Amino acid sequence: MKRILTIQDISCLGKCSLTIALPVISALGVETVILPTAVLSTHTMFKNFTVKDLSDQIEPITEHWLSEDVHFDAIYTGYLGTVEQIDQMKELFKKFKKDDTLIFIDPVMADNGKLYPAFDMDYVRKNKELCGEADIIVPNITEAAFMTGMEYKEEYDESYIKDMLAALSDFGAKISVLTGVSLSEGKTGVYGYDSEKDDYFIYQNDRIDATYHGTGDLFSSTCIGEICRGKSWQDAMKIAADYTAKTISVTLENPEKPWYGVDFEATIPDLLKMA
Ligand code: PXL
Repeated sequence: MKRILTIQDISCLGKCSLTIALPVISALGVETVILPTAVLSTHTMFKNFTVKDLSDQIEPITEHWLSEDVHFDAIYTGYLGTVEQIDQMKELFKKFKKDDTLIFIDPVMADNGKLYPAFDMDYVRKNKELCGEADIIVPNITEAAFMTGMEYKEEYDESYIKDMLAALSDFGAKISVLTGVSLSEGKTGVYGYDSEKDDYFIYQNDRIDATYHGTGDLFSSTCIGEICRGKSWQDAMKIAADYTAKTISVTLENPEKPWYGVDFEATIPDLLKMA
C-alpha cells in the first residue's frame, strides 16, 4: 500500500485540513500518516478560535520515524501555522525525501484576493521558498498573485494565467497548477504546466456560484491520493476537480448544511466511482 505523509493543522470543528485529508486519502486506499502542526478549536473563519501550536513536536516525532526507517511515497503539506514551521518543513523534506518521494505543496494562505487572518508577507515569501522544493504546487490565483507579485485579477484572459504559471515555475517546482481558473462564463477549473515537458493542461467544469471552506483541501487530498494510486497528474486533477464540484453541488442541496464546510462525507461513494 502506498503511504502519504500529510502535514497540516487539526481544526477540530470545521471540515478542512486534516479532517478532510485523512478520510479522503484513506478512502482512496492509501495509508495516511499525519503530522499535525497545530490544534485549533475551529478553522479561522469562526470567531474566537483557540490555537495550540505543535511546532515543538515536529522534531521528536520525525526523529522517532527516522529511527523506524519509514518511507513515504508522497509528502503533502497544506495549512502551516508559522514562518518557523515552513523552515521545519525544509528539514523534514531533507530527512524523508527519497528519489521516489513526491513532494506536493498546497501553499494554503489566501483566497478571494485576501490573506487568511493569521498570515503576512513574510509568510508569503517563506511559502514561495518552500514551493521551490516541490514536485507539484497547487496554489489558487490569490496565493499565486501574492507569491509572484503579480496583480490579483478577478477577470483575466489566458495570457494572464500563462504568465502566472511561468512565474510560478521559476520558483523551481516541476509542475505548477493554478486552481479556481475561470476562462469562460459559467466555467471554472484548473490550469497546469509541466515545466520539464513544456506541456499545459486545462480542465474546466461548470462553475457553481458558492464558495465553501475546505474545498481546496478536498481538491488537494483527492489529487495526491489519486497520484499515489497511479493516476497521471492530469487525470488526478480532473478527478479532483469533478469530485470537488460534485461535493459542492450536493452540499447546496442539503437544507441542513453547515455554513462552515462541505458534505464530502456524502460524496465519498461518488469519488470511489470516479477513481
Ligand atoms: O482550508 C484551509 C484552512 C486550513 N486550516 C485552517 C484554516 C483554513 C482556511 O482558513 O483556517 C486553520
